[in-house]
Amino acid sequence: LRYTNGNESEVMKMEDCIFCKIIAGEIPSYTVYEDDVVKAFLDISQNTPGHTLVIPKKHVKDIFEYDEDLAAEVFKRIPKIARAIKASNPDIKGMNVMNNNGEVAYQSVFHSHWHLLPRYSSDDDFK
Ligand code: DGP
Repeated sequence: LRYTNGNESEVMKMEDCIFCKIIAGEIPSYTVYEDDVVKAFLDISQNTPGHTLVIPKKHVKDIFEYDEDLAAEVFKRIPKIARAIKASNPDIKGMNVMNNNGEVAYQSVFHSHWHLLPRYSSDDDFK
């Protein structure tokens, strides 16, 4: 199944991929940032307040499926999304950026995603 994302560029949508459904608006999400290449939205688990996922709109399963262009386009957006999240709350003092690849590495959704986990001075597991 293919669909157009509104900017005339076509991206592959995988059936039964929850993140493709989020991109298509078939599953609701709280959007943090969106353009023609990526979508950033709040992670349902909110491991820390503001926990955000950045995903490529093109369905790639994991880091092993990125070509150089997609990697560059996705990675160049992450710092500005991180800065925007940090700017949203003065209590955010740092951020973990994480990416799991493969079941053995605790990946549970097989549409590549980058976790942005705001960290707070009140976090007591990071002393
Ligand atoms: P990982 O374990 O690295 O594959 O992380 C998958 C994350 O996806 C996990 O933190 C929870 C999140 N997640 C799963 N389903 C949904 C959903 O339907 N909506 C949102 N916003 N997040 C989801």
